[in-house]
Amino acid sequence: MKAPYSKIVLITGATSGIGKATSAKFAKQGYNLILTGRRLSILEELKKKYKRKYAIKVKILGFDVRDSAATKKAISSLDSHWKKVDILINNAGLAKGFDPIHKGKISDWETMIDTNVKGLLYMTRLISPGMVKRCSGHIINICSTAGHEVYPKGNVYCATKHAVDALTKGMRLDLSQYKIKVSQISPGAVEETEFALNRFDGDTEKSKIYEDYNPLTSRDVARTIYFVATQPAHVNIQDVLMMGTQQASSTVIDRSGRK
Ligand code: NDP
Ligand code: 8X3
Repeated sequence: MKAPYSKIVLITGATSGIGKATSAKFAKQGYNLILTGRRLSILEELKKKYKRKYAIKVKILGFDVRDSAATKKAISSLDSHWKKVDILINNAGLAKGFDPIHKGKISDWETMIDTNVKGLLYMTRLISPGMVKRCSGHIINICSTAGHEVYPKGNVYCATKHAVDALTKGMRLDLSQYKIKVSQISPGAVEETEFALNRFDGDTEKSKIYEDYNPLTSRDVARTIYFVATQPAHVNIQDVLMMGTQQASSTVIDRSGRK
């Protein structure tokens, strides 16, 4: 099915995991895409693939969301047509480290705070004024179960996702009067991502955390984001808290095998 008209969807962190799966879902439905991330070569491959397969328009922007000036420069490079973003998906984010608070690495904390909180804010500050001017738009923040509950050794990652939860609520309070929807998706563990590999600094053994149960897949989350983004104009889904069936909470997971 084609989108009713060529809406523009901007996805941060489209090179991998949830962002990449979401880009595939929207591309298939005929939306025009602005895909961002630091790995430009992956973005180039996706652009080529989607343009060929779905005849949509795709812009790619390689930049680091932690760098406010680089983020501003990238968004400023869009022409007036592409600046009219209909749906902003603030997805870029990560966990770094899994340590008790007294052993945490300051550099890990800074990376998480700068990416998950400040990067999301930079993007929102650049894109939301156009939405306000047009009295239309939808911002979808990728939060986490970690934005709703705190687990041992999750300290700073959970704090950044609690900040995302507060920002989603704050953005909605400020923007609903302009007919702008603000939503968030809060998934539990999600495979088909580089999340665990990043958290454990590329340690492939430690990153094997999904082998004894079925977590969500990146496509499950992409499908949910698409559902949230395609509700009628008068409906705004504020938050979707979702986990794999074998996961009851951040700490209660049935690890008796994949079912
Ligand atoms: P991935 O590591 O697979 O993807 C993360 C994406 O974020 C990549 O595309 C990466 O692109 C981008 N990114 C990271 N840092 C930066 C940066 N400094 N500047 C620009 N882009 C950046 O992980 P997920 O798909 O799992 O993560 C996506 C979101 O989902 C995150 O916000 C995460 O916290 C959240 N989440 C993940 C869950 C999980 O279990 N996997 C569960 C709940 C929420 P590049 O490296 O090319 O820059
Ligand atoms: C990712 C889910 O449980 O690793 O946000 O924090 S968890």
